[in-house]
Amino acid sequence: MRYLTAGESHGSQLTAIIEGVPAGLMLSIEKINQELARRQGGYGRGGRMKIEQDQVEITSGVRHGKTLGSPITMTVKNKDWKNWQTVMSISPVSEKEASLRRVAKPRPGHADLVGGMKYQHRDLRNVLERSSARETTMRVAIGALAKQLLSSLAIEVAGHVAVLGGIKAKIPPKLSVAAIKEKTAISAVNMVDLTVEDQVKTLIDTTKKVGDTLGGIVEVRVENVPAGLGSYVQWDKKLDGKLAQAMLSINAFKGVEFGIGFEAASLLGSEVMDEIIWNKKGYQRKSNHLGGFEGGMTNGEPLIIRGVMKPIPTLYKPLMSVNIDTKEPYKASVERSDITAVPAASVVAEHVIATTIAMELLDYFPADNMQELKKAVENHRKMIRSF
Ligand code: EPS
Repeated sequence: MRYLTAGESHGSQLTAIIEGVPAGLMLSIEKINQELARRQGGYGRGGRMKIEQDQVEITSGVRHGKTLGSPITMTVKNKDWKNWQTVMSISPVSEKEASLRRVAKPRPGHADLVGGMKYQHRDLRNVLERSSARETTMRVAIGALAKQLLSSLAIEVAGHVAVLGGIKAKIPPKLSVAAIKEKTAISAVNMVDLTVEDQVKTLIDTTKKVGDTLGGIVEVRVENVPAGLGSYVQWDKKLDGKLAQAMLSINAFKGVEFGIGFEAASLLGSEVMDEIIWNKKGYQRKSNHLGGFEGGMTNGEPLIIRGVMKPIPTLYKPLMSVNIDTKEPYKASVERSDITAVPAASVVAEHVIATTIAMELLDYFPADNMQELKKAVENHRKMIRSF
């Protein structure tokens, strides 16, 4: 399975083409739309989310509710486009019109300046339109399809916010995917610890008042992934490496860890490794400090993957930068931004992880139809259990 996304933040629409999905997967558009709505939510979002109500349209690869095995095209319309038709016009416009909403003042921490230098765009809007996190809409749409494929193999995925603006959610050590879904469904900030919710909301409110933004840490858990996905035999076959890349491909993400992650640096080896036991279900681990990975392979324990998101760089509070026309210093300022998008990013993370696992499964068990895939996964599970 492979995919591409396309689309500008204020262009007419976002598009994804996904190839390699086996035929015969029952695909619920309603479920995709529910995930898109989850991504749009979260306390601390800005004005744009009041305009958009993301709804997917599928224009190929699906018939009568089932995948055909042919490329699947998904689109989501940008409602805001009606306000940007001249600025984002595909056809040439007058010089005066072309200068409307021109961006000449790069925001520190954004792709603006380097993107401009690299692609030789004197209007930095040409950079920000594609580097915008609006693109994550399609990653969620693709991931929502991937989650339906994984679900049919009894593999479940959920994401939540572990830390927002320095406030940590208390996370039970054996937090299940079902518990994450249940708890976050009633949380305005996608946290499993409802006791800190008010504190987080107050922090978002006070941060908004001073024109600043907040980052955080998101966590994704995946249950029932068969042991043995990924491999130790070559650097680019390690699945934890692929998942790290997927996590870091989300806008504003700066780091990844598995299980206890960076905490392992200050513990002894005997405190970190997960002891092996055997029972009727096969091999198990007494703990899951390593987050379900050994030697770049899944070991059958739940996957625990965390990613850190920097605070959004579009700030109301001025930071120093340089005007690319005059080369004069100036104080950056903007009209519209999110205060935090960490709750949304936890939904995005859940979906990019689901997509990467689905891609890995389809690499490992190549299949043209769902029956073939289910059988191959079932056989693999039997083989692992009887080792
Ligand atoms: C974004 C800036 C804001 C966010 C946007 C990402 O958009 P605008 O510039 O239109 O106010 O709302 O996020 C989305 C549109 C979205 O769907 O998540 C940015 O610069 O990255």
